[in-house]
Amino acid sequence: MNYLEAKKLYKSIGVDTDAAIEKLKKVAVSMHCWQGDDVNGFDSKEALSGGIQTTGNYPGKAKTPDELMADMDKALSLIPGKHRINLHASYAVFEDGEWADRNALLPKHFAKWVEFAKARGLGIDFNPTFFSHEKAEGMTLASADENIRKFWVDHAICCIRIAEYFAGELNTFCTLNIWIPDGMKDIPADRLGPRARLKKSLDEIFATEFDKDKVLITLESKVFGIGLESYTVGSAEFYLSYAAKNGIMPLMDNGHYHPTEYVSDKIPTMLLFNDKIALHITRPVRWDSDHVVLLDDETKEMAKEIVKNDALDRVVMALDYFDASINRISAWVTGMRNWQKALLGALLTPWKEMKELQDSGNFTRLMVLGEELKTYPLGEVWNEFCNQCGQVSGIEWLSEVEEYEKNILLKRG
Ligand code: RNT
Ligand code: ZN
Repeated sequence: MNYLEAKKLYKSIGVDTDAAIEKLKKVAVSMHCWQGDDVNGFDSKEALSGGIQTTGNYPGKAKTPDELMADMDKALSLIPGKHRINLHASYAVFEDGEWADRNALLPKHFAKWVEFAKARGLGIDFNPTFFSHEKAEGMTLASADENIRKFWVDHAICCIRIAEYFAGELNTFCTLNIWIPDGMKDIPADRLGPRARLKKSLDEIFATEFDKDKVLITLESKVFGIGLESYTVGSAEFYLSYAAKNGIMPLMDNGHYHPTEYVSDKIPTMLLFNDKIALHITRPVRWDSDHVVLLDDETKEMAKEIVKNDALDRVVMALDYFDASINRISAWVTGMRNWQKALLGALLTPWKEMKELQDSGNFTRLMVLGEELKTYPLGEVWNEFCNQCGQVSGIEWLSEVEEYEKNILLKRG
């Protein structure tokens, strides 16, 4: 089957494939820099902490800003469409032996990233880094130690200034996502105290003036982390309540819920109560393992909830995973392409008709149509989308990654 035949088939069920392709071209997804170096960053020699973990020892990981930028470039060159990049504060680029602690980071420490993004027409999203630091051995924004708590409040405020700098330089908004690892391995004596301190820290951070159209702050909740199994200060209820009360955007990471909970089911609710919401798209395997995003059922289901509710411009989408056991560039490309494929599948679905079938109680036709669609020629439309974006479809891109691995990655010391 070719594209024209596929187009005809979709047309017979009321779906316009050309319109779907045009819509997908406009979707920018934020590609996370931290897949490229196993969440190491450049600002300290501290091991990764915060209850998150990379596993694997695949050769060729980026160890310098130049290497990371080259690898991201390679990945972006193999992903159809125009996207954004997502940085952590720990990826500051210090020059001439200079170094600044997290509470003293300045826009100039990210000038290299702005240069990189400008040259490629990319937007930048940003994250304060509340882990992999000596002052993050216990709690951070919820710390009972005033000096430590203050240190991290100052860090967040530095990051707001840097986010403003990104937005100003690149002429597009900057999402600033706050995630803290604060929690406890064992049963807490006091669950309220740390949450009250987190609330106070957030109030202090948000007392800073900033342009809310340019810097979109998001709050990311979690259920537990490794070594922090019994208690998480920034739970779902905590951030949902804080976000709702203060007009801040909530962020859902689909690895941050109990395994029988689905973010796809949460998306429509959140759309009812928020102008905009944000996502970290990942793949949890039994825990928040951050495997590469596949074209699996829940990924497709999340994409459907965005598309069928006409919310492509109300959901800020970022990838968040880190697999160190495979070629890291292939991890980026696979995840980005899969999320786009999931969106395309959702765009090729006759939602109006299917919603009507649900409302009129015709569950038989609804089920059969849904099942038939599973074998419709999504691949042909995907190939056409890739062609129109000047990209190869299929796995031809992998040969380029393999070449790059042989010539560049394996030669790294
Ligand atoms: C951790 C959160 C968080 C991090 C990144 C590195 O569980 O998902 O978003 O993965 O900030
Ligand atoms: Zn996340």
